[in-house]
Amino acid sequence: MGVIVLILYGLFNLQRGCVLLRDLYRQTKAQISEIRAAIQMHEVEWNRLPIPQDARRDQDLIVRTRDPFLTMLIGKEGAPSNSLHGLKLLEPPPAKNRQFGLWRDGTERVLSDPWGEPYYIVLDANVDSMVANPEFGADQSNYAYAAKCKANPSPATLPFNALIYSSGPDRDPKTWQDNICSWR
Ligand SMILES: [Ca+2]
Ligand SMILES: [Ca+2]
Repeated sequence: MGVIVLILYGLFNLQRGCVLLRDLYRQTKAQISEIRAAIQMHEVEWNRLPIPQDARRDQDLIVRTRDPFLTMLIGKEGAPSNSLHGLKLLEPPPAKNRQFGLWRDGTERVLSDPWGEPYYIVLDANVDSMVANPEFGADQSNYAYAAKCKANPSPATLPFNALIYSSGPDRDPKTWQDNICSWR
């Protein structure tokens, strides 16, 4: 009897874990959409992508959702909200335990995914309307992921001016089976 209860309890917890993970994926996808919308709004408002003035323009730019990049989306601290520098294109919630929201790391503000990692962003800094696909040539040691890639290979470039992705529950950007992406 005790064994059956334990098994049932284990199954219940497993199912609960799957539901929680599915919810987190959905919420992460929603946050990625908000970041994407903020980047597009920046382009409309300022007529350029949120790229630091001193960044190279002969190649695309990879940034994380932390300052100084983040300021261009969430507004400069202390600047009036009706001024251009105070413009809040993105208003993320405060993080809990440095996860899923905004927190302060020394002098920098950071926007983390539910697993505590800032998002990765690729920006079309050289303005050719495409970016290299960070997933191209990805590690295939995960069997299920390798099978998925075989059926639907990743192209080398993507026709977007911005890509956003989370490194997923394993917090490793190089393992793509759990990464959550704006383009797929
Ligand atoms: Ca480009
Ligand atoms: Ca990963």
